[in-house]
Amino acid sequence: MEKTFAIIKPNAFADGNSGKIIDRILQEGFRIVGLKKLFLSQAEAEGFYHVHRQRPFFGELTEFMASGPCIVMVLEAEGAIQKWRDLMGATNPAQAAEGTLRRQFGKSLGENATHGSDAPETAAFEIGYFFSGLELR
Ligand code: FUP
Repeated sequence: MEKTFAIIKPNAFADGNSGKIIDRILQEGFRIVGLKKLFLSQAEAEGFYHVHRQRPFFGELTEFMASGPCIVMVLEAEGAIQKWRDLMGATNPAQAAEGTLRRQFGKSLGENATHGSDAPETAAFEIGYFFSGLELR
């Protein structure tokens, strides 16, 4: 079994779509190993997205992530990393396939409703950024 890290981003949380997204996660067969609601500070958002710190959209991205509450989760399934990215769809909701979460709940490239780790190393970093081992049993 593989674990991945997921966020219900501030736009989806503010729109009242957290329940629908969690329902879909369970329907698709993930086990929710960890889950909590957070309101990230600017510094916490910058630490999480540090790999993007040189990119032109870094300020906008981190300000959005610190603009309201979000839900962070650890999801477990066979091939969880790819399975969750498939369920989210393309980064830009306008290009995401019908039936994906970003297509259904995303507003724009930045406010794209959900986040998911893109590789085992990033999943390990992202899970550890938000959860202690004791919270993941
Ligand atoms: P993803 O792995 O699908 O989350 O996408 P990326 O790692 O490429 O991008 C990280 C986040 O930055 C995405 F949620 C969307 C956002 N982003 C922008 O806001 N503007 C851009 O031009 C590219 C990405």
